[in-house]
Amino acid sequence: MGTPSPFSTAIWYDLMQLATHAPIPELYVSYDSAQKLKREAADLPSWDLSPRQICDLELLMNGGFSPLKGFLGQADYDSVVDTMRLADGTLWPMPITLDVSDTFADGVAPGQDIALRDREGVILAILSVTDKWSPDKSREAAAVFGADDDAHPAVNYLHNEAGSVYIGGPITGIQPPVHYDFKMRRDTPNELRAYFRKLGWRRVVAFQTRNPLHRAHQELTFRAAKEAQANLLIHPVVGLTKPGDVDHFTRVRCYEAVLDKYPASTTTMSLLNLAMRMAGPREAVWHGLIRKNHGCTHMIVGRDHAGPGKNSAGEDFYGPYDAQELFRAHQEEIGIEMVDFKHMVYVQDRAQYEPADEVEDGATVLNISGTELRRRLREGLEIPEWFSFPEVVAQLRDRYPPRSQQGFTVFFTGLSGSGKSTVANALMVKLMEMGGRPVTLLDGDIVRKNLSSELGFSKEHRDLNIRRIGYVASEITKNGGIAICAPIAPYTATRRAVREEIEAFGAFVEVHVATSLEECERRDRKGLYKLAREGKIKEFTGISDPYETPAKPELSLDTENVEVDHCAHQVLLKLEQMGLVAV
Ligand code: PPS
Repeated sequence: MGTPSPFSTAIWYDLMQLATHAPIPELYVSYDSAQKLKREAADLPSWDLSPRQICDLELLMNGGFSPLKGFLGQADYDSVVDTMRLADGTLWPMPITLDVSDTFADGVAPGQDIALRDREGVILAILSVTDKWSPDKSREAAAVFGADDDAHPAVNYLHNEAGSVYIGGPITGIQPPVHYDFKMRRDTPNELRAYFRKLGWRRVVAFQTRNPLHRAHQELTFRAAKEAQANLLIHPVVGLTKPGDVDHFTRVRCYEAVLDKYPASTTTMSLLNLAMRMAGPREAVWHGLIRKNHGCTHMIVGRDHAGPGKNSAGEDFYGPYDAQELFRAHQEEIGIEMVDFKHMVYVQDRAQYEPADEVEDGATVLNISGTELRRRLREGLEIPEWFSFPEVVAQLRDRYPPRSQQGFTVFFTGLSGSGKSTVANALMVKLMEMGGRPVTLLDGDIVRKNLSSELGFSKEHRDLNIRRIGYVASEITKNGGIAICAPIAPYTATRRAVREEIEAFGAFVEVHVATSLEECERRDRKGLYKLAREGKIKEFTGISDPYETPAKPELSLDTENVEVDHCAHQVLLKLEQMGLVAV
């Protein structure tokens, strides 16, 4: 619970302003020391950071995660998971941990230094290892994200992406991660503090966002700033957001267009390289601490702040106002005041936006939901002026042309001998006959002859194989082509990872070729089932290795007693129904 403030509100504000304007401690060493450390680091074990870890490290080093001085050690981790506080009692709701593989963990021990590098091998920091442990991830999921359910993006990350060992210890910062995009829009906490100080902005309300802004957002942020008698900081997340979100390049171009709509010199925008966890209430408190570190005095918290969507039972993970409640309970300790998000609606008769609770009875209220907006973009339909700004709509249309002009991936999955390749080949020919987009077939057998020729059939190798296929398919999709994949792809989590990668660029159509094991074995076209039964082929899918049946494929094909041509046609009809082709 929040500690009651010993100060009157007025004094509290003055202290808050002093605190938000003074520089915040960073973890970087001087230029000369950094050069020396870089040379010495050549002999240290190196960890290549994942995209999420790079985001975390940047905010650790520049003070965005102050008071953290490094990746959490075990005592702090346990305490954060259980109580939302560091071991010394300081409020900190999110475990900021460095997860590594077993193999890497085996080679390091507490007392040792390790070099943290970006994807190109550039050294960013040294971690002095104090702790190494294997976390109970289910416990972490339940306590931090509210449920051990893979439908939650961060729980999925925890179980299916993160390494199994955590390494903790203080960080010595050498250099920030390099960004080549929107350099002028990126600020460290101290740069923002200095900017506010220079402009005399004593009260600043932050707006956290991971979505494009439309007129309703502009209205609500403007009102929030007026209400708080504060200047406004649009503070969008450009690190990692929810899978499926609009990419940050498009969003930043949209934000720049909206920025012009505010009265001059009231509002600024800065990009935050945060890796969100979509942890709802805990995330809201975390966002508050981060905004405090960036020199803000207020933050807008809305309905379902940082919500992860539905759980695997189809229900919301958190109540719509849980985030506001938790924030309110801790707001004095966070040191930043919450401004409730007003749900703004467009009142047609008055041709303006108004808070939903102030609208007169009987007035005609218009709204376009996120789903409806995506549908209109997909189908090239009108997006009215009252809903968004023409410049924003133009950016979105540019990024999301109608589906019939976008790339997409058809991903067949099923047992060996189920008929994946045969149907995939027939589909390829039909799509080529229709023309319009280049078509590439990534068949299981063919991929294994070239792209994955060195791989076997262990879980690790199968995953690598599917991820390679996914990577190539995502590039094809991104560039407007059609990728048809036809591997066994036996694991749900890997198929999901590929889906997320591809859906960033276009549709992912999962087709389960649902031929039963009995039928595949009866056909046994390549004689592999016989060999597998005799134990001459190990780890054979369906016989001595698992196949996890897709729970919700876009299409399930029954191939028994059905012509190949008909199966391929069923896929085409599905593609037409999804607006991807015109049959
Ligand atoms: S996976 O699991 O997705 O990586 O498999 P995939 O790349 O599709 O490769 C499947 C083809 O390899 C042959 N083969 C095996 N399949 C399954 N298990 C074992 N142990 C195995 N060994 C060889 C088999 O011919 C598969 O081809 P398809 O076209 O599926 O019949």
